[in-house]
Amino acid sequence: MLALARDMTGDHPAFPVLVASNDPSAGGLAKAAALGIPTAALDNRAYPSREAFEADLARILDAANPDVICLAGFMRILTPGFIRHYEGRMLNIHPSLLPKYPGLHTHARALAAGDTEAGCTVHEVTADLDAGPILGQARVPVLPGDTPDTLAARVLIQEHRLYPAVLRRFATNDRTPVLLP
Ligand code: NHR
Repeated sequence: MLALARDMTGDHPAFPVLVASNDPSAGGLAKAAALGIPTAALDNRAYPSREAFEADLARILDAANPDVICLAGFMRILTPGFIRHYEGRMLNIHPSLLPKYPGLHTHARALAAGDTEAGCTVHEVTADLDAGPILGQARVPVLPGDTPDTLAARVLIQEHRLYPAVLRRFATNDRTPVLLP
């Protein structure tokens, strides 16, 4: 999130209108506020259902009138109704080389499979979990002695390069995938 926010200066085709989190204690909220970006927190645990949470989330998002929504570490599966409302303008970054390892625990699964490379993928969010059109990928080597944590740290560095590069392109309506080594 911060990598995206910090990139949106100067000649960037987009600007941040809102940073929102389902966790009121998320550190990113204060960091975004320090950059002068409006923030919102709505605690999903305070809602009786996914649908009730999403209804409030959609109200908050729509009030900010975004052209593009970027998920970053957002861990709540979104229902098809919510997705439809934002279809074609919601992105996510996922810590694997999709279509490999959708869902959770991606680094542990890559290591267990004996993969020699790993990475991250930016994709359009569709109702199918981590299966929307791919907008960019970055690759890293898996090194001897890697643990899920050391691999995650190496991939995270690439996440912070890839997502801003994809958003720059997407914000000009260009969906050609960004491929980083
Ligand atoms: N929602 C839809 N409909 N489609 C996608 O592609 C989505 C999505 C919501 C989040 C991010 C994804 C990731 O990159 C994302 C993509 C959470 C889960 C999950 O199982 C899976 C994938 C992603 C995020 N969430 C559990 C749930 O019941 C909770 C897990 C937890 O809290 O640890 O929501 O990783």
